[in-house]
Amino acid sequence: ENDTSIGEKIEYTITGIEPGAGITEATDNALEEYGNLAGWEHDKSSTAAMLTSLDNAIKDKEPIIVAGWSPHFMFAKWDLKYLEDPKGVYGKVERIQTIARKGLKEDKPKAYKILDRFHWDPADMESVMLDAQNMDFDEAAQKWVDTNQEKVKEWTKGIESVDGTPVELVLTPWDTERSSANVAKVVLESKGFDVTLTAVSPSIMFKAIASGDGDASLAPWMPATHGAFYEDYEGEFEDLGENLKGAKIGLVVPSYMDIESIEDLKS
Ligand code: PBE
Repeated sequence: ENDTSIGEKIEYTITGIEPGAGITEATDNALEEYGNLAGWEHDKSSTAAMLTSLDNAIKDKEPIIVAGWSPHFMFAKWDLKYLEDPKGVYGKVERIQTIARKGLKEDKPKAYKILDRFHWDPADMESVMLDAQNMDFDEAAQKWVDTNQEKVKEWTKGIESVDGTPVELVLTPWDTERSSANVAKVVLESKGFDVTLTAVSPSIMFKAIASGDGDASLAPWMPATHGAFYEDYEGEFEDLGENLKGAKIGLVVPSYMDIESIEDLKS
């Protein structure tokens, strides 16, 4: 019984998330890059299903390997660790960036300026994500804006109000991006903009900004998570730089598991 490998115990399966996520592509790459992981399966369903599987495994103290990322409440809720990734398939530190459609700066300079100034820390994003466990994202965002007026004022300084100018923000359907998009919406609306939020998969998000269907997005994770999508549309959108530093993606396991590195999955 003790000789059973972790692979055997979890039926050589990694519990992933949505097929269109950047981390899903990275995990497919990891299975290739780490040589003899070829026999492993990557279960792609949804973030909700992954979290349920993780919760169930931890309740039973069973082994499990999931596609995980931070900021995320999973690290506050459970005792987890990232597996080391010596080949760097998941990158090291990720940043979240803001991109805008070409022409936004000229068409809606005030909205552009607020979006360009928008930046915050993982702890800010986490506080919205945590509150949003018990209330809607728009309420959690409003609460963060109310309690962080100093930061918000830096973004809106010197900007006069407009009268209902529409702004189309495109996001991806994860809590990290629901948080940033809803905060941006509250801040822009405080200056009179009329903001619409549309959640799509990462590749559609880049496509929407490149084609001009959307005005801007605070959702790209770089350089590893969405690097391939970014390259596909490079030159067709404007990069406004990072809005958050210190994000991360990788393979995550409960701390009680006796494994430290993706390399260890080989045996
Ligand atoms: N995530 C959260 C997304 C981006 C934000 C890491 C799950 C992804 O993999 O595309």
